[in-house]
Amino acid sequence: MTHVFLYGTLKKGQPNHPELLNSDNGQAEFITCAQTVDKYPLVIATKDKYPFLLNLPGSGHRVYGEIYRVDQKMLEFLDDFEECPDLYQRTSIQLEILKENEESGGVEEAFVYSKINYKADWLHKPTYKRYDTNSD
Ligand code: PCA
Repeated sequence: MTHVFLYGTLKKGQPNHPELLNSDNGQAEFITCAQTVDKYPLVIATKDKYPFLLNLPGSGHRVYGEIYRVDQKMLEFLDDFEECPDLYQRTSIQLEILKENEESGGVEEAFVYSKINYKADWLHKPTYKRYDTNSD
């Protein structure tokens, strides 16, 4: 079993979340909400408003997301879905667990998908702490 941190369209309430719930893709179990220990740029750069995390620790915000435990089949599905390693890379990231009472639950590592081959001007885009397709 592997832990994956999802910050974008695969989170609960977001357009690709059904892919995680589809057992044809494998198994995924929600573990906790979390935020990145380091700051990262989370930008929305294309016309279709997709969120992209850039693997540039130190700028942007501490990004909010959800940690899931996934089996090998779901991990392979997600690699395929994110076109990893062509469009995204999957690397380990340090995460601070967020408890319901907003206390910190300690630090854990998980995989995250970050965008590769982005355009230089993305570095000048606004950065976000939290992606939500339903808000502006
Ligand atoms: N889906 C993945 C990466 C970017 C995206 O839109 C996620 O939710 O983390």
